[in-house]
Amino acid sequence: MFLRIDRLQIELPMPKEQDPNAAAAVQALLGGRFGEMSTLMNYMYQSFNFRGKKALKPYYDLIANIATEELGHIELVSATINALLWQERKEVDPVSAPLGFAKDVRNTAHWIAGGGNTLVMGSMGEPWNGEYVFTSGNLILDLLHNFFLEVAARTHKLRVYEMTQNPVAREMIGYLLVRGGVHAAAYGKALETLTGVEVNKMLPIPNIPNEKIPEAKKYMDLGYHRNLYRFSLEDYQDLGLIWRGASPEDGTEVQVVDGPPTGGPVLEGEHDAAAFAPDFAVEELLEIAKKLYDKAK
Ligand SMILES: [Mn+2]
Repeated sequence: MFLRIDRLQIELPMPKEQDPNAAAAVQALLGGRFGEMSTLMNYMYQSFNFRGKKALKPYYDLIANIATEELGHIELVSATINALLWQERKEVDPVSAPLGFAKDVRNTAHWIAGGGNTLVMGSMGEPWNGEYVFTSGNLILDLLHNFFLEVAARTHKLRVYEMTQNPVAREMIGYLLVRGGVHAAAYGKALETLTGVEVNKMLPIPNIPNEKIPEAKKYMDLGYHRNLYRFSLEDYQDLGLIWRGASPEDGTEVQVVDGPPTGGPVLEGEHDAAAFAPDFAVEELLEIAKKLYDKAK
């Protein structure tokens, strides 16, 4: 089961204006084949299906715990897309076509279906698909797949990074490049213990080190590339049997951190009358919420 913390894994800067086409590109990192929905659901279902949880506990702990971190990654990418889409519009005349701009952006569904919000789709509007989940029942095959998945995800992150200079998109991508680097290295180390093959010698793919990307280097300077966070009150204690030794990024000693990163606040979106979010005329909703608080006093 899961507990939830109402914070993002990092502090995101709010952009000054909306950037819908950057939001459409960033959707690849949420609901594309190699987006965070895929890393989340691959590791989640591999952890559900894991046979021999007790005997192979370090490997089970690793996959189950990384799955939990990925829940925070779908949250963070979605927050980034929302930051790029959200616009405050307190009063509008529907006759004046206040959503007229949205007919010319790359993803009209963000407004027609989502009311100006994230949707679980890739950058061309294709829905996220359960066929992106690989759970073979074979531990070595699943770990090999996960290593490949992280490297492909890294490739897509770098391509989206090259598409947009928007600071909120780049902040999120910089952080997730570092976290994805930890996950690729962790699956590589797991494969090394099982097979003796030095898988992590293949890294980085593509051959651009994270320290070349300023927004990723910032998190490396804070040591995030060394940390595997244990996302549980008491469980998944055997991560350190695999997450040990040198980081393939810079040779420094890696470590398990007991608990989640401090993170930053969830983003607050203002009323958008044109998108009827949370309503066209919001006054009644606000009045009802206020009555709930008054009753509780
Ligand atoms: Mn991730």
